[in-house]
Amino acid sequence: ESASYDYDLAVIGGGSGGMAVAKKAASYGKKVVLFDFVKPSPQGTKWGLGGTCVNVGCVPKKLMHYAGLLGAGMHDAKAFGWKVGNPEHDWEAMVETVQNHVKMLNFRYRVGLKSAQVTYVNGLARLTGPHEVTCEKRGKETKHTAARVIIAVGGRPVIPDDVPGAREHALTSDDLFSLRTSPGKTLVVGASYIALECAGFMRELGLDVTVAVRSILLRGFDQQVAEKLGDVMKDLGVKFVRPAVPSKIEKTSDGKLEVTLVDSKSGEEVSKGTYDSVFYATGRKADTSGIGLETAGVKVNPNGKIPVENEQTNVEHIFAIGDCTSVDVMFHESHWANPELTPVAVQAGELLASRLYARATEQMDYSLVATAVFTPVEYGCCGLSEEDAIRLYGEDDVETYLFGFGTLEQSAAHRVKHVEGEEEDDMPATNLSKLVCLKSQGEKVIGFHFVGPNAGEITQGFGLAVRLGAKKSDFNKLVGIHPSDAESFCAMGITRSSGVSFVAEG
Ligand code: FAD
Ligand code: NA7
Repeated sequence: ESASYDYDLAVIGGGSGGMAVAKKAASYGKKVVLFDFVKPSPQGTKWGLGGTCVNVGCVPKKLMHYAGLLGAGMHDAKAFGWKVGNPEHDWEAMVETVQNHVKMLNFRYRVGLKSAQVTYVNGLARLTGPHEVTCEKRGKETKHTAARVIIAVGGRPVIPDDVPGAREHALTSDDLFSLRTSPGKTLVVGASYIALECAGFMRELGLDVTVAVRSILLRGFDQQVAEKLGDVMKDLGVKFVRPAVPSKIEKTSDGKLEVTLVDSKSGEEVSKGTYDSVFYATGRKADTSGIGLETAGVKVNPNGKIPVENEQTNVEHIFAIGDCTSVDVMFHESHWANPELTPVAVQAGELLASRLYARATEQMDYSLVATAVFTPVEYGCCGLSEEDAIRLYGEDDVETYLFGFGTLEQSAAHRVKHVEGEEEDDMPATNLSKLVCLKSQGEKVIGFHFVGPNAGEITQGFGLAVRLGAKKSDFNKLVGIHPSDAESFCAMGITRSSGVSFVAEG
């Protein structure tokens, strides 16, 4: 089909989406080139092939979360008879383990592209014509033509430019996971899932952690759950300043960072504190500037995202997938943004390649994507938050079932709170199971929420039930696996409207 071009397909960006689409297209016998290049972070951090997820996202994040869980687990271990002494955490050893694993994955991806017969070019690519990609590496430029182009450049963290010292001194998720020495006493700015996950594991690893929250926790997620996660983190000793944003960050003569926090509403100063590190997680921006979209006539939104319909841009032969795209997702008669998650980018890419090169017709469904937040106590959800359900259907049509409880093993071990200056006492029951149901559709479950250990694993399974349209009565018929946390979803009896306490005794 494309004898006049060097390649059938050029993919710009070798992250979750780009790698998946390139390999899938090659599996259909297409000639594919993939460009990937990592621009160093403002702090100078660089990494290898595979994009955000493998290098500075999901993978190192989950491993550090696991490192944190091991600390809590060691407390339980003592109660169950293990002689573990007084464990201390060594940040450098953890980073070495994490980075060794990441490097192994980088290598595996490189081999994977080779065996899939995808041509991999390590260089910064941009469109220099509708079918032409120019790639720059160490000042040398090469030109490549392709019948089709897929843009999968992902996003990068943004640090606001109106806070003096922030851009100069702050770390982001691009830096944290490969930091060779412990960040020490840390101020986290932002309250997104990335902010709370990182604050959570840093605290679990024993660091002094403060979070400056501009407004709410976990915008976009169920707010009852968000507040619960915040409470648990407080019990673990994370300090929250709220509502607050930094107004300036200054380096002191001994190399520390002095941060002035102001009330985000009134602008009045609330505190001045000195930290070893300031970590910003105030959102991400699609990495689409300077890639020649205008040269090829590709439309881009003011926020940098590329609007797509079925992954196609406004230019017929140019497509885009993953975090750099804006998809108008219609779900429950309402418009939503596409979730920025690895499996979403992968699936969108694989389905696209099958449609382009194997006559498949299946489109990507961006709705009802299950997701998990890996805070010290984990959270998984699929579908609507309680407030979104009420916003869409009205309070009268929504019933919520709730059950709060503790995990058997942790209750037996008497896990303790460790807030500084307070006496240690038992951690309150941290788990919460929650089903948001639509009354007018026979109590169809439109929101599944679980707070507790292994939330990712549990939510992945139940996500299928939600996708298949399960009703509350189906959950009632389900026989539990005992003893487990997930069995809490079978036959939940307490409704929000009853006003009865939903927290289990003891
Ligand atoms: P990316 O993976 O970002 O890949 C884009 C690639 O393109 C990068 O390698 C980039 O360097 C390269 N590139 C950019 N411009 C150019 C250019 N001009 N030329 C050549 N190459 C270029 N998702 C989950 O599902 N679960 C999680 O637990 C999770 N945790 C996360 C934690 C953190 C801290 C972060 C930051 C993200 C997390 N995510 C998680 C989100 C997930 O990482 C992204 O959704 C996913 O990586 C998006 O894939 P992508 O292919 O769109 O882009
Ligand atoms: P999000 O989800 O966009 O969240 C950004 C967070 O940072 C949020 O808590 C914001 O508070 C806060 N924020 C934003 N700007 C500022 C400034 N200037 N100062 C202080 N705090 C600020 O970002 P993520 O990077 O975690 O996630 C990126 C995407 O990945 C996200 O869209 C998910 O779908 C997946 P706010 O609530 O707005 O007051």
